[in-house]
Amino acid sequence: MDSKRSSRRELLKLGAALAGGTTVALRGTAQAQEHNHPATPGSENASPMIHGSKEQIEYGQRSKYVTSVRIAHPVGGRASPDVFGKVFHVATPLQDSVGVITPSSLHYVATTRGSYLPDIDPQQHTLTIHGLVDRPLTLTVDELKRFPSVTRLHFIECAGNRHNGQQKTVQETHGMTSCSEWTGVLLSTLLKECGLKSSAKWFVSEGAEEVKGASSIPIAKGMDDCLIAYGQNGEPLRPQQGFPVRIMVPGFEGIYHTKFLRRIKLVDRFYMNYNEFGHLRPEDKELALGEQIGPKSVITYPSGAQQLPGPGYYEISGLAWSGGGAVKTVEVSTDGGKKWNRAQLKNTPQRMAHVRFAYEWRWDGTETEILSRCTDEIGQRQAMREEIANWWNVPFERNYRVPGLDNSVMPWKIARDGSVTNGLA
Ligand SMILES: Nc1nc2c(c(=O)[nH]1)N[C@H]1C(S)=C(S)[C@@H](COP(=O)(O)O)O[C@H]1N2
Ligand SMILES: [Mo]
Repeated sequence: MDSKRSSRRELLKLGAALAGGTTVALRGTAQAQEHNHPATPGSENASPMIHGSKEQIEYGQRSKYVTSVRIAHPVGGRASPDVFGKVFHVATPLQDSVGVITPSSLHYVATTRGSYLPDIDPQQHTLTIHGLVDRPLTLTVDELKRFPSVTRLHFIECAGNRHNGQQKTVQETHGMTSCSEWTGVLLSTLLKECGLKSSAKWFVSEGAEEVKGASSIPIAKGMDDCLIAYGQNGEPLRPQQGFPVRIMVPGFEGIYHTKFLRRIKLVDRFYMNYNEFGHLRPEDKELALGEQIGPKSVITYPSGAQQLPGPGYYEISGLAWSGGGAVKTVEVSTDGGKKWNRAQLKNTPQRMAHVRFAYEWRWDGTETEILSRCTDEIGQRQAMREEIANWWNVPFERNYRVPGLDNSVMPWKIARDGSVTNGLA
């Protein structure tokens, strides 16, 4: 009991110190806590009881007071609906996120073919591996699950996850990335089973839709860390994430992570598929399809459309990730990029996974801009837009568009009234 009391005292002291005496961050004083048994507002007796429904008991639901949802997202500067007249790019509400796991129901969704999902019976579904192998293999989902499995945290990010001055919230600027715990079989395990021929240099992964959702991937990546996933956050994949099987190509742009995976063909060269073709449109004036995602980070609190109640202590919090491996460090600036401070990492960084970072900040109530930048384990550092323009040797202007996947630093502006807005606007 004593240790409980003293740790509470410590917390209150910390609250007072962090608030710098200007604002009382926590209610009550240490002394009052020590001598009375204070009434706890909102205690269990004060709240009405919910009668658990069948659904509540069997699968669970979140509190009706938690209302965070996905929203439709304008992709790659071209708003949905897509060329087929269908809308199905939805973004994760990163502004409400805590930790690094995206709840499966809130994982972003991108399909290149509109809002239809194949309704696949896992008992009927098979995955075939063929082409330049000694022994082609066709596996049912149950057979796939008999192979040795791995469980890994990985993010996915759509190449259309671009930020510009028109977007208001972090859901709009960065919501096309999510992070889950994926379970499945390493592709290398299956390729060893098949006997890979030395002439195999690439593989094509194909989904079970009308338009195949195929991508060409280098064999070195396939042997390194590609994962044939059937599990997501402790249960089978959600249909929107590719039930019953998808391929994870860790750190590569989202489009390579073929959902509803039914075929992997080992080939001797790069194959031009629908995915590649669709990203080579002449009006894009650039090759929009890349592979490995660069180091990237974004502050999720405080972020666009949020409101700071007043000067005082804040824990700036955000997410960082890189296709180049694990996040090494994150830096935060609270003065528009003049000074960079080392942020704290809240979880152990893993390869190609989101990391939660934080920086303790005392806002003095003046107008400023807050930013974050990430460095990964292979030494790549996330760049400012100005630096990227400079690298491409083009003049930097206000609405400069980063070529390919945009991993530039995101600024949030804090006004004197505590309102937070897009620093690119
Ligand atoms: N079969 C299939 N796989 C697909 C797609 C698709 O439309 N069909 N979309 C791709 C794109 S563009 C992205 S960004 C990721 C998104 O994965 P998610 O919807 O699970 O977030 O899946 C990829 N895999
Ligand atoms: Mo995508």
